[in-house]
Amino acid sequence: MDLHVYNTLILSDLHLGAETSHAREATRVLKENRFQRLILLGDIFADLNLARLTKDHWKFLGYIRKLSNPKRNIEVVWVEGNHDHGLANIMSHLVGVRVYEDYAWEYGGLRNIAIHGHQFDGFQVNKVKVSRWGTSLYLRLQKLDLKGNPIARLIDRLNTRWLRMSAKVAAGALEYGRHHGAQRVFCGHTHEAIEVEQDGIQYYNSGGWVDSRLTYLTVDEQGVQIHEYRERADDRDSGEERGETDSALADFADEAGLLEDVEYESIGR
Ligand SMILES: [Mn+2]
Repeated sequence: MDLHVYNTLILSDLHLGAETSHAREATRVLKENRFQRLILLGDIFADLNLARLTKDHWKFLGYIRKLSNPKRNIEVVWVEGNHDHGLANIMSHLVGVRVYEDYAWEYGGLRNIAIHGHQFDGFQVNKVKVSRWGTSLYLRLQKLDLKGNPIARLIDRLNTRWLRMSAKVAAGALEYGRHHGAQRVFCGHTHEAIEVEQDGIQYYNSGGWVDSRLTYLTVDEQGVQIHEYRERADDRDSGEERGETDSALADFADEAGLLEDVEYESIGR
C-alpha cells in the first residue's frame, strides 16, 4: 500500500444504481490511498431509485460512512451533481457527509473550486428529463458494443456530443474559476478525464466510473494528477447479484451503525 498522503482525492460520476457502475473498483481506490480530504464530485448516484443499488454499491456507501467518522480526521465532501440532486440531502444523513453545490478550499497558496459541471452544460440544465433519459440510453447502448451496425453509429454520434459537451464544460469552468478568483477548477459530469490550462487557471475533469476508463484525481504538493484505475484479475468475479439488496442493505446499516437510527425503517423498503 502506498503510504503517501494526498491533500485531496476527487472522484465523480460513479452512477450507483446503474449496471455499468464500477463501485467495487472505486471502493478499492479509496481503501488503497491515503488522503486528508475526499471530494465526491457529483453523480455518485444514477437516479433516485435506491432499489437498484447492488451489494457492491451499498458497500461503497458503507465505506464512505466509515471514512466520514470524525475519528478518522478526513474531510469528506459531497458536491451535488445533476443526477444526485435532491438525493444528496438524504445521503448526507445516511452516510454522514456534508453536501455542497460547489466547494472551495485553499491549498499550497492556491484557491481550488470543485463543482460538478452540469451548470456549464446549458442543454442539461434546461432539459433535465431529456438529458437524464439520454444518459441512461447512452450507458445502456455502450454495453452492447456492436460494430458496423446502426446502433454503433448512433453511439459514435452520442460520443461526439459527449466530446462537445466536454469542451463546453471546460470553457464554462475556466470562466467560473476566473470569476471566483480560483487558480484551479475541478469538474466531473462529462465522464472524460482531462486537464486544460488557460490564462493561469487550471481545469481538471475527474472523468467517471461507468465507462471503460476509470479515473480519479489527486492533489498534493506536486500538483494535480489524473490516475487511471487498472483492472485486476479478481475484479470481474464479484459474485454480486441484484436481489441480494436486502441483505446488502442490512450489512450496510449494520456496519454504519444505522440499525439504531429510526430512519432505517423508511429507507429502501
Ligand atoms: Mn452529471
